Amino acid sequence: EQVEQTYIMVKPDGVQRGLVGEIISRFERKGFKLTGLKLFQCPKELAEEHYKDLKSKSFYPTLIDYITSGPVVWEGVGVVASARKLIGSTNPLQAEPGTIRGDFAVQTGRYSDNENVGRNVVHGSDSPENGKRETALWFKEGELCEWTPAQAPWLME
Ligand code: DAT
Ligand code: MG
Repeated sequence: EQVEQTYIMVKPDGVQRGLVGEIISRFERKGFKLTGLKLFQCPKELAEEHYKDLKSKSFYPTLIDYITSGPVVWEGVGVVASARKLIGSTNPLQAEPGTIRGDFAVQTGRYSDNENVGRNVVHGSDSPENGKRETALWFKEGELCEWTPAQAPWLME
């Protein structure tokens, strides 16, 4: 089986609201392997590169302002699709209870087209390719850890 990397970011609203531990805890309990973790304020250029696919959107400038407005945490863990499920829909109104966005985010967004999804607490890569791209963007060489979790044989046959 192909090992995937996903790049998880607790966004500034999640940090300000004291949800870092809770969010990391959900990925830990799921059994994903943590390979990198850091806390720092995101420079504008990095935010722009990260969200370059959304450059044409009306909410892009406010998205960049928001992401760079405070400290964020990065966590490198496994499996992309599974992380997206734990995170829930982009729009907190549509995110199911039990997901991170479903449990912790409300509808917001003075500044969107017709949806209001600005403050949604967390980011997760949307494909294995983007998992690789984003991890390389946010973590330098030597910042990721190679290790074998003691629970690995109890998680996978
Ligand atoms: P996701 O974060 O679920 O991968 P995305 O990649 O489409 O969603 O968008 C990135 C972020 O941009 C999203 O978490 C919040 C913001 N965003 C997306 N659509 C928006 C909209 N219609 N109005 C305001 N912000 C939006
Ligand atoms: Mg996305």
